[in-house]
Amino acid sequence: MTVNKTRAWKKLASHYKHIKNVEMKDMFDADPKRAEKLTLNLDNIWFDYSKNRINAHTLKLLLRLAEDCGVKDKIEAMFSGEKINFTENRAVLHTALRNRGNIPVFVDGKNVMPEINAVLAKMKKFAEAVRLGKFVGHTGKKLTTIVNIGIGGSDLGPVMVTEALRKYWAKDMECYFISNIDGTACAEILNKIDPEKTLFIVSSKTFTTIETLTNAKTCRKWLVDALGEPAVSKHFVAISTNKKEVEKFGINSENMFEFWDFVGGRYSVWSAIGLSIAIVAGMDNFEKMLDGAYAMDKHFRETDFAHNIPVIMALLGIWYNNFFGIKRYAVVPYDQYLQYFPAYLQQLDMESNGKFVDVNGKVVSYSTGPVLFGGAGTNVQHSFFQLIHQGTDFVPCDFIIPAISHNEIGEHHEILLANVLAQGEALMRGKTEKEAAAELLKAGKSKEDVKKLKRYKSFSGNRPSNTFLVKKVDPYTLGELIAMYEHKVFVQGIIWHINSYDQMGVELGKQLALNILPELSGNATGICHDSSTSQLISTVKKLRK
Ligand code: G6Q
Repeated sequence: MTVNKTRAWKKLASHYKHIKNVEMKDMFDADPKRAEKLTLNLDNIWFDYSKNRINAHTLKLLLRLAEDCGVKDKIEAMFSGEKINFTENRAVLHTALRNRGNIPVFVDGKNVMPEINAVLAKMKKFAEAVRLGKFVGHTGKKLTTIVNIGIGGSDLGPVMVTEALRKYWAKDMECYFISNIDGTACAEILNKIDPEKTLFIVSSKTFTTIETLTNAKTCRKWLVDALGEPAVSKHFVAISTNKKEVEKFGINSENMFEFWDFVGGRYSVWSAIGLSIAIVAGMDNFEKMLDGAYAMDKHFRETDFAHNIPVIMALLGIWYNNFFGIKRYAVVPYDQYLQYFPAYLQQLDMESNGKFVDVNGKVVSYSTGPVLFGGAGTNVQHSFFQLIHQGTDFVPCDFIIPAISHNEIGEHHEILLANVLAQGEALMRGKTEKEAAAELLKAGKSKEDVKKLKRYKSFSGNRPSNTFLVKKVDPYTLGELIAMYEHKVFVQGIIWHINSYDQMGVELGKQLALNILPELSGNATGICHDSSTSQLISTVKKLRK
């Protein structure tokens, strides 16, 4: 039975008709304990979901939906290594990478933990050797510039986490990322670094991705031109599942860090793909991040759904997406170091749940993954928040707030905190025309102006937001936050009956470009395109002559 035919779904649909007209501010006024009742806590994370358009009955029905969809069994299936990524016949075991309890996890009858632990030990040894200047460059200089070459899942995690943990970096280290095939990405970084002090980490699960291999070849040539061929073994390491291709590229297997098919690209930051993090921020901090993720895994696996943070997050997302018809969602961390977190989550969420075919091969008759966007506050208050406050539809928001900043300077952090708390409150309460008029009068506007302006200055309110208050964004908390969103995405995928772990859409992009490339660079002709594509190809060729 498809999810929208279940009893719980139908009950939610009829309950929606009642609740859509209920104001959150009235529910707050009626129940002084609303915030207390609708807040969950794990370690140093407080998840306040009281500013949502829900009451106790909504929650009851949403929790029933989770039960009816077999969420509990699916969670167990994932953790225990069942091949839930059925289109690729793979287990989904990013959780095994941070299985700090070291409980055996079996794939095809083999415990994967010894291999995982061996790679972690190899990472630790290597990261420490680089940091201590024991593994040095070809000319004997310490390697203090780390350049990760990768794209998508082999880039976004390291980019986001290294930035989030910038405060933990070794003082003499710098770290760059080359992902885009645009030559500018390579050129701008190669222009400012010193080959004698640079370590390139080529990160690619498949080791066949054209962007990464092209960038890696360019960087290899740059290094060989400067230091000669023998320097490669001291300046290049690879992270991949594909030993054969790594060796073909010219990196020997001693300098290769392995990961496995049961780790999806966008879930791979916990694997050796995190090597750049371990080098610049230290393996101890990388391990603390794994510890945090493990704590969230245990919470997710062991806590009843009514108190389970990722499950409640997922259900709220379903509530807005499928009953209110709101197909977008914003994540706004009020922490400059988390500036890339929304971009990271964008891939995690949209690549996992942007699917229109269900697990039975049928086209779904309800909407699945929403569009996720975001950016760091307060900056985004001065850009897209206009639409969030006064656009025609609401946009559910996640606000992430650290109580303590890594840089407590003067009043900066209090001002930042005041801003985010005010946003949540304003979105929830809104401002009536009457209130707007009173404000305008107080500001000395004429009666005529008040009449003219009060509607423009009013806010409908009743716009939902979640608040994640954390003590401080340290490596442990960061690990918890990432794992929390991973599990949210997973639960939504279960309810929507889709496979959250393949990415056929991304693969289409990889294929299509390969078809057009020979036409652009050589004389290949005769390939049939639509008239727009053909015209664009011939104009590009003319312009590049
Ligand atoms: C992630 C996707 C995708 C992938 C990149 C890079 O889940 O599969 O973003 O990470 O396409 O792939 P490689 O790591 O194989 O180069």
